[in-house]
Amino acid sequence: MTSDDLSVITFGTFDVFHVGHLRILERAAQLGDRLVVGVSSDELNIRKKGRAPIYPQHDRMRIVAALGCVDEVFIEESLEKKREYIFRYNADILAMGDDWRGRFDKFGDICRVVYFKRTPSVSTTAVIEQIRS
Ligand code: C2G
Repeated sequence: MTSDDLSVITFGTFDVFHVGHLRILERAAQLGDRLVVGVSSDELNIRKKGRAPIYPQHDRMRIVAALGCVDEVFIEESLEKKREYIFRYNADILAMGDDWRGRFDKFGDICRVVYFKRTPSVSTTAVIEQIRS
């Protein structure tokens, strides 16, 4: 890692990992030289989505960390700590899916903010519903 390498940061639950998750991580990695991923904690998901993820945080972290395009993972404890995480990981770019469009523009003062088009017709919720039906 040299000082002019570009660091990219992204965040997600990555529960019941699917191709939509893979594509956003691959595209985020292509923006820079290093990709750091904040995997949201089980507790944050209970607060955020009202239910615990199917896969516990330890397993979701291991799956994301094992991907070739990912250099580092950490636990995202709060949605309010993004500015702190951007500084902590020296991120030059914050990349997210466009379901978050506009929500992170406020970090444009400390890094570049990029929104990628979500992968259509695949979601963790739909997978869970399909399995349940
Ligand atoms: N995603 C995608 N295409 C899909 C599903 C998800 O591109 N079909 C992207 C989302 O836009 C997000 C990432 O994959 O950028 C992770 O999605 P989730 O696991 O659903 O995470 P989310 O609830 O968006 O959590 O601090 C932000 C949160 O941690 C984000």
